[in-house]
Amino acid sequence: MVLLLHLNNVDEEQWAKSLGKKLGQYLIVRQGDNYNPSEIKYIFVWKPDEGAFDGLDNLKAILCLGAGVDALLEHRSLPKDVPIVRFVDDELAQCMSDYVVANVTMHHRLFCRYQSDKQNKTWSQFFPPPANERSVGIMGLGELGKDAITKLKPLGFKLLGFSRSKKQIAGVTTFAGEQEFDDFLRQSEILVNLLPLTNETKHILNYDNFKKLKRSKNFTPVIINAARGGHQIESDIIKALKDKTLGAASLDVFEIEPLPKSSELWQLENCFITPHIAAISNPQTGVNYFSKIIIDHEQGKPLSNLVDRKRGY
Ligand code: NDP
Ligand code: OXD
Repeated sequence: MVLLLHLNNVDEEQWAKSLGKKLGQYLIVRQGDNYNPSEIKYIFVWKPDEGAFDGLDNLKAILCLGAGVDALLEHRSLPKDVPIVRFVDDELAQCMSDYVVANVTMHHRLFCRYQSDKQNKTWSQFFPPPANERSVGIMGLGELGKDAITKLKPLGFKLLGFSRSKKQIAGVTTFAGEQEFDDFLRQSEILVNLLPLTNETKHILNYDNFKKLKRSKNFTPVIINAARGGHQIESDIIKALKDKTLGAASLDVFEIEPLPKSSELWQLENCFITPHIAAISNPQTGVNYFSKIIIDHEQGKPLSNLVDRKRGY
């Protein structure tokens, strides 16, 4: 069995060393090595180049370093009938939930307002309500959305969830499909996006949808996007942050990454920017995960966490 590593923008050499320790019985090659493409059985990819899959005619599986596969599915020469396994990991989920909890709590406690009061040396006591009076809508109830709910629940927030198929989650009001989307938005004050990027979810974070969010005298709706830049229309976010359709936004992902220096988002006080760091695939847990997938599959077990190409996630 030969495993090919084709990892860009991460330390491929380190992954090769660590995988080598776990998969000693198998041959591991890297991009640039001299190998026979038709002997490659598994390819482990991140941001694959145009020719990444050339000549790989005997692949058993494509292993994707990330949880999101939108870019991979767009690859022009992605082999058609080869199963794709994506990354599902407790630590990845924990990191994403850390990001979500930090941002939800920050907005709930009106840090933006008090930061601006500080600039003006203003002492203005407004007491944020308890968390059980604040509604948080989570878009995407998959691996990451479910974990975020588990971590937000003990904090007391009113939780709402939106997915494609209907879910039953204790203590969460759930909505499914396009027909229930507006009801979900109308009840959400803080909107958290943890959807995969697909044809259906592209540009879901747009001005029309921002206008539907729940607003009150003391709270202007907030969005938190930790999924993909393709979910958002940045010109709409800028407009909404300026005209107070949105009180604030926390963005970890952008239409173009790195976010261009010319973007107005950098200038807006009520826009919190992080450089796509909400949750990163951890090499330790990743090596355990992907080596187990390969060993199990070589022993005849089925692949897990497969991507459904038709759904796009
Ligand atoms: P999952 O595939 O486990 O979950 C996806 C969820 O979205 C499911 O609940 C699914 O519904 C729902 N969904 C999909 N399409 C629609 C739709 N059209 N309408 C409503 N709901 C929909 O994904 P993960 O939770 O593992 O990851 C989510 C995304 O997070 C990734 O795709 C990636 O883009 C992003 N990510 C970002 C990171 C970062 O650092 N910023 C790090 C890791 C991931 P159903 O349950 O019915 O199928
Ligand atoms: C992912 C990411 O999809 O890091 O895993 O964005």
